[in-house]
Amino acid sequence: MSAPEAPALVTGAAEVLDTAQQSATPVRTTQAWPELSLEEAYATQAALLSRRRARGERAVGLKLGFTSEAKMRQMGVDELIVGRLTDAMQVADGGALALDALIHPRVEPEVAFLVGTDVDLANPALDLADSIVGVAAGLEIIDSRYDGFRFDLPRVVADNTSAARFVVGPWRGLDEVDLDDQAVTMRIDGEVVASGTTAAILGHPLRTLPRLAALGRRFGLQLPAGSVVLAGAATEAVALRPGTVSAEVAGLGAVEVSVVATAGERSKQ
Ligand code: 0L1
Ligand code: MG
Repeated sequence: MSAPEAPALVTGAAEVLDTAQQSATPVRTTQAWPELSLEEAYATQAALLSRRRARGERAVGLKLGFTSEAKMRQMGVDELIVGRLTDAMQVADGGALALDALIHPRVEPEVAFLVGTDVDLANPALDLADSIVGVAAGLEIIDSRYDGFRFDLPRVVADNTSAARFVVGPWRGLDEVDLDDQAVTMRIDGEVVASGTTAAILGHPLRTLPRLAALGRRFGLQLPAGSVVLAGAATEAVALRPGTVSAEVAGLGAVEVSVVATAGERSKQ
């Protein structure tokens, strides 16, 4: 049986947001559709993923957003959200990322988890931590498709939680590391641009997992073996600019990406 067709509001919103992302041109927050419920917003996200899949992209994980007070304050919201990651969004650790494909990107230091087994998020008794086989320092590049990063909660959810790129450092075993209140430092060309602690991520990064499971259950998300989970930022996001951007999580490791102005410049590296 084929999946039921999405309502026109949802497909219309997905088309506008997908075009904005592909053309690196922001849309006005109020453009094209009036109000979305949270359910319609997550359906829009699913429609965006279908459009990416039709272009050959593969779903590789999920990201949580607004897991820290700093981020909630920065963006004026008060609820956790979840978005989808694809292989086209992933940049290799130490790899290069071009700014010209993005609108007004910001970067934030994150903790990433690796899921080792197929997870049934619909299972209310699930303990997602049991399926985690790796943890790493990460960088998330967010790039709202809305003019000036102006949105409300349903609109940012519809926009796949501003997900644009992500980078994950070397995986470590969960039992090898202590994630409790570890210093997190983000640098651009060696200059510290943001610092915080893993405690900023809901008190402890592992506390995000039951919240992710609950959101996944509510909105019908999938988490197969091999998925990456970005647990959220430990600091506010910082405007991305050319240079070497790194994040270091004490006791866990580091990750870096080389940011260049144009894709032409990237291919010369
Ligand atoms: O924490 C997050 O990754 C949320 C990103 C969505 C909001 C934003 O664009 O800042
Ligand atoms: Mg984030």
